[in-house]
Amino acid sequence: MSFGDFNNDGLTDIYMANDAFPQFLFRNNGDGTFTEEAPLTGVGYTEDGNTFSGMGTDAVDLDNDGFTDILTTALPYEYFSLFRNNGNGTFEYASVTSSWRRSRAPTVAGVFTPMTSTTTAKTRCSSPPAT
Ligand SMILES: [Ca+2]
Ligand SMILES: [Ca+2]
Repeated sequence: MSFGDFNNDGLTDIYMANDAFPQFLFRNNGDGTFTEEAPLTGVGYTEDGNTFSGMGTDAVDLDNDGFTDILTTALPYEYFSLFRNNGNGTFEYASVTSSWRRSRAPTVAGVFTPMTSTTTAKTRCSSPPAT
């Protein structure tokens, strides 16, 4: 799960990676309830309408536009999903167009880093420091 204010209303919302099922985005209604809006916002599936195996997720404003984006890890044969927040209640599936992609499964402690369009497909994970 990841937490962020995906619609900039001041209330923390929840995104849930959901393995091979459609992913969930729970919008905080501000009264102790949440509404699941993944299908309406575009974060439940890939751009082709397919499910993917959401394994883990993080929420951060990757492009510094003031709107929280969502990155979700997946299985080795799948792209990691990057959902760029459009700032209007919807997200763009930007895994390919942003040049964010995954070539191999990250390590458990792996850190996913952006790749440029000219970067060849190599895993760019870091390992924890030796102790
Ligand atoms: Ca919110
Ligand atoms: Ca953003």
